[in-house]
Amino acid sequence: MINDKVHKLLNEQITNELYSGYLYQAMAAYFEEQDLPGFAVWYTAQAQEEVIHAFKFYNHLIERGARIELGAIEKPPVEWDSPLAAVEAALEHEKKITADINRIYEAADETKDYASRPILDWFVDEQIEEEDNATTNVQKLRMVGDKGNGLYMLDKEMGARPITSPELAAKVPTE
Ligand code: OFO
Repeated sequence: MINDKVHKLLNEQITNELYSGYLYQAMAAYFEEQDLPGFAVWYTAQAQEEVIHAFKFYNHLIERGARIELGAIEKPPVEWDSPLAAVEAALEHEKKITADINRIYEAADETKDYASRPILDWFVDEQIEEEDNATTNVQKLRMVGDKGNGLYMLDKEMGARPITSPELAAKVPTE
């Protein structure tokens, strides 16, 4: 039987992960407006990954016979001051998600909810990668600046990230 506190936090994390997807899709749309289609591809792929994260928690609760309670998803921003400001905001967001996962981990430990451990361990590892990727994007964009050939090449590189759904991929312009 799942502990109430952990149950509530896991339910909230479904919504948090869906918000991550919403935020990154909003960033993808912003990058399209900025004529950075490669960045738009990268953040669309990231948005899809976040939906998968939400479903990992969803499926975990279903498997444990625990009720799903989806929360309201906040409206993400429409624009940022610059592409660099957007990728910096993505990094800050990932740090917040790491803190969320750590909070659930602590609650699971406190309440001896050992059945939550494997999925939380997976997310602890995943957050190392998420923060690393977000940091790399910030560093690369700082390095190339906001104009010129460097930015063009970086945008091409970002656009090489595969998109999970071929249907969506067909709709995301890469040129
Ligand atoms: Fe779900 O890892 Fe990013 O937010």
